Amino acid sequence: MPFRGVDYYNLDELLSLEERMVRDTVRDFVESEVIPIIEDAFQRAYFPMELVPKMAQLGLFGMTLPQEYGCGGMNNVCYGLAMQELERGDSGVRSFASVQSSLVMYPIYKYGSEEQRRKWLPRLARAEAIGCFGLTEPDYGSNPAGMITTAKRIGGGYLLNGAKMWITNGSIADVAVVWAKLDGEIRGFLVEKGMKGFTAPEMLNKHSLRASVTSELIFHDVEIPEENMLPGAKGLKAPLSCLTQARYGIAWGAIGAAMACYDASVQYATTRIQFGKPIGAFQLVQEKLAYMLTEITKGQLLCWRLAKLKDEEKLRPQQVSLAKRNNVAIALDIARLARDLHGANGITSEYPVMRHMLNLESVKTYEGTHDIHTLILGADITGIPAFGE
Ligand code: TGC
Ligand code: FAD
Repeated sequence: MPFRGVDYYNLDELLSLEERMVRDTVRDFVESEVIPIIEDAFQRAYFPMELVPKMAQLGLFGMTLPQEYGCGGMNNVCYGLAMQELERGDSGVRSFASVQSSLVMYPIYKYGSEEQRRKWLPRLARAEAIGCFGLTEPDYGSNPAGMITTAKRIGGGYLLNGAKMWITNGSIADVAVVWAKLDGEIRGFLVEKGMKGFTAPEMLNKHSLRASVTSELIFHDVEIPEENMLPGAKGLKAPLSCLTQARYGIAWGAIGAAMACYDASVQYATTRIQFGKPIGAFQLVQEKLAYMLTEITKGQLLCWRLAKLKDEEKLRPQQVSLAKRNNVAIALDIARLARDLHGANGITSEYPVMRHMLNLESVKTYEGTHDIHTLILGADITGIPAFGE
C-alpha cells in the first residue's frame, strides 16, 4: 500500500500549495526510487549513488540557498519536509542530502568568497561535485574546540596536517570542508580530492547507516592554496553555525523514520493474527500505537514551528537542540517499539523497522549526542554551562 503520510492534527492545512507539492514529489521519489533498493544497499553496505543525480534533478541540494547560485531559493518548511520524506526512506539518504546542503553548500555560501560561491555552489547543486564536512577528530568528538588538526601559513597558502574521523561522504567527496587551527584559531578550508598528501579511507563494518559512506580524512603536509580558505569563517562559531542548519534537517528527518515505523506497525498490527485476533485488538499493542502517533504528532508540531522561526530569522540554536534531541529520541523509541511489535519478522529486511532502528543509533550520536543537547538546553535554562572544566 503506498504511504499516505501521518497527519492526525490536519497539519496539511498549515502547509502552502508549494510546500505540499515539494513534500509529495519527494515522497513519490522515495516510494519509487529509494524503498525498492534501500534494503539491499543496507545489507550490502553501499551508498546507492544512482540516487544522487535524481536527487539533484529534484532540487534537493541547497534547497534554501539563493537561485542566483543555481540553488532552490525555497523556504525552510520545504527543506524540512524534503528531509522528512528522504529519511522515511533511509537515514543514510537524508544524511547525504544534509551534508551536501547544510554542511558543505551552507558554509561556502555563508563564509566563502564570491569566487568560491560561483565555483562550487552550482556544481554542488547539480551534484557534479560531492562534498563532505570534516569537524570530528579521533580524540575530539563532542568537544571540537580541542581539535588538533593544524594549518600553517606557507608562501601562497597553507600546510594542513591532522586527521578527521567519522566523515559522511568522505571517500566519495570532490571537496571537503575541513576545520583546522591556524595560529590557534579555527578556520575553514576547502580541500579538494587529489591534493597531494590527502587521503580518505572508508570506515567499514558499521552496524548502522550501512547505506552511507563514512570515512577518515588524513592530511599529511597538504598544500592548500590561499583561495581555498573560507575567508569569513573565524572561530568555532562558524562550524557550529553549520551544525545548526543540519540539526534542523535532522529534527524533521527523524520524524520521517518514525512515520515509516509507525506506518509499518499499523499495517502489521491489523493483519497479524494471534490468539484468533489481529494483534492490534490487544490493549498493549494499541498502547504502543497510541504512543507512536502522539509522539510523531508532537514532533511534527515542533518542526513546523521551528521552520517558521527559521524563516523569520528568529531561530536560536538552542531551539534546534531541543527539536533534534526530542525528535531523534522519540524516533528511536518508536523504531524499537515497532521492532518489538513485528515479533521475529521485525528483525528481517522484509520490514523497514530494524534498519531504521539501527540507523537512528547513529543519528542519536552525530550532530551532537543526545546528552550534549541536554547540556546545551541545561546551559540555556540555568546560564551555567556543564560541559567541562
Ligand atoms: P561555546 O563557547 O558554547 O561556543 C563557541 C561559539 O559558538 C557559538 N555557538 C553557536 N553558534 C551557532 N550555532 C550553534 N549551534 C552554536 N553553538 C555555539 C557560541 O555562541 C560561541 O560564540 P562566541 O561569539 O561567543 O564565540 O563552545 P564550546 O567549546 O563550549 O562547545 C559547546 C558545545 C559542546 C555545545 C559544542 O562544541 C557542540 O555542539 N558539540 C557537539 C559537536 C557536534 O555536534 N559535532 C558534529 C560534527 S558534524 C556531524 O556529526 C555530521 S553528521 C552528518 C550526517 O548527517 O551524516
Ligand atoms: P564522544 O564525544 O567521545 O562521546 C562519548 C559519550 O560521552 C557520549 O555518550 C557523549 O554524550 C558523552 N559525553 C561527552 N562529553 C560529555 C559531557 N561533557 N557530559 C556528559 N556526557 C558527555 N562528524 C563530522 O565532523 N562530519 C561528519 O560528516 C560526521 N558524520 C558521522 C557519521 C556517522 C555515521 C557517525 C556515527 C558520526 C559522524 N560524525 C561526523 C561524528 C559525530 O559528530 C560524533 O560521533 C559525535 O559528535 C560524538 O563524538 P564521539 O563519537 O567522539 O563521542
